[in-house]
Amino acid sequence: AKTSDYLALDLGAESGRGLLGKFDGERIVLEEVHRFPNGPVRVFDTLHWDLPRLFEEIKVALRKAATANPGLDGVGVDTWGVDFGLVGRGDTLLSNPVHYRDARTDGMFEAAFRRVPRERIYEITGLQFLPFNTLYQLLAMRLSDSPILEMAETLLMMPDLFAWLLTGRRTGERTDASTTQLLDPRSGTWSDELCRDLNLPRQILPELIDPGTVIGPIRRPLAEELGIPQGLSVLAPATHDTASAVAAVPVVRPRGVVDVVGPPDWCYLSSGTWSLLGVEVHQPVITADTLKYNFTNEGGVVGTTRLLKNIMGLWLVQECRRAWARTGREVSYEELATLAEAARPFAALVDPDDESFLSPGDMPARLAAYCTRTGQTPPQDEGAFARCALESLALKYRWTIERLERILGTTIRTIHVVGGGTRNALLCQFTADACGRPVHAGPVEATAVGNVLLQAMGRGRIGSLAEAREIVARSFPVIVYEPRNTAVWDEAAARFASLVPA
Ligand code: LFR
Repeated sequence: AKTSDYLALDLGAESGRGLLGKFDGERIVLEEVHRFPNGPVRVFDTLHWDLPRLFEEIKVALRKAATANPGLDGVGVDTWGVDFGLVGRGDTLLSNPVHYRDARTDGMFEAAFRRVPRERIYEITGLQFLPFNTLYQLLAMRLSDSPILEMAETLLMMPDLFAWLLTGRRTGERTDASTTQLLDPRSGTWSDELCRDLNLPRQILPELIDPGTVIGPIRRPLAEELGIPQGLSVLAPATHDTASAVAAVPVVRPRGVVDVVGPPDWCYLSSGTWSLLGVEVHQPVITADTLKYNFTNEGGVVGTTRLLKNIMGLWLVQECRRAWARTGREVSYEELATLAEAARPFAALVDPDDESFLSPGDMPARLAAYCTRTGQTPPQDEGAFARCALESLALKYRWTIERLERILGTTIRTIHVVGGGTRNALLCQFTADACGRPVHAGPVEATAVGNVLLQAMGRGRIGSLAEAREIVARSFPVIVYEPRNTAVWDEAAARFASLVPA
């Protein structure tokens, strides 16, 4: 049978990839066509993304995919959230986008809360307070009198920016727009009130579109440059990578069971540079407790809400490896896993979300400083650092699930781990052990799978989210990790709780 084929362009903070998804009505087969590194570039004192480089890599993926597969039914781009580019008169790109880990947002919480109380920002947006949210990046530009903010006609979030470069059309896809902290999730519109009170240019915020929307054909000159067929369509997947990943969680409900009554008994953990842990709900949950524990309400697909929390994730380990590499010690992930497994359990624990870990730099030194500050002996070698990071992540997952259960009055029975972090078997096992719940791990490329699913839904090939998830369950293997040693983890959890600010 003829398959429908889609190119998913999935850009993460560490790497990007182009994956071809072939859908035969029953299953999806993924084929990697291109993979490339990504990372920050410091220019003067500012961390940027290398947009021209990334666009060039996207072109390579596009050329390869469209050459091998002239009948491609769509192309969709997803990326990390919050970052954006500004477009001026005559389709002028006004600068390279700034990286969310840049220091320009230092002090912006205070600056924002002087103008609009923290509680009011949360009431309007339901979004967790992360210092790098688009809101604080724009406020930093405003307060430093940015010349390009004055010139901007349109703000385009990263995936929308690539869609614009491909098609010439300026759009704002909703799931990624929801990461800005400028969107009201109840009305589904940009917040006029926040823009006004923070003196941010409301008029540059783009028109919003839903995941699955056809944005337009690849620009003629670009198709010619690449030697690919004219008329190939760019579709918006769930352009926020986490939204695509959540759409691809292989949870299967018994036939006839409709999920709208009551909160779910499963949670997802999208595991990569970040760990995004949460549940899918049908309405935003904006309460005193979600504010207190800093849960976010981001936009999901088909009108769902992603009630979740950002946890620092494998960034802790990635950044350790970079620090070791700088001193000439290259440690592979496999080696590190072996060393971590052999290291002493629970020797030192950290709150992964301590703000000192957010920016790039010497991670081992910062982990060690945290341990000293909290009266613990710092890790002494690579294995001990990795063990400390992985155990601490698993314990933060437990902490988060416990709070989610309390907020929703539900019991979470299963943890679905998706994304690159599923390759880390030790972390998967720690997660099952720490949380006392089975972990279902897979698919690895959940984000690209979700990207393909949303394109296929946009093309009318898949009718519902439930159907989409059944397709994922049929298409990709899932590894189950059962909880072990739960008593020692209970003890560790008590110790850990004292480290997390109340
Ligand atoms: C994951 C992610 C998170 C977002 C962070 C920064 O890749 O998109 O959801 O909070 O990156 O944008």
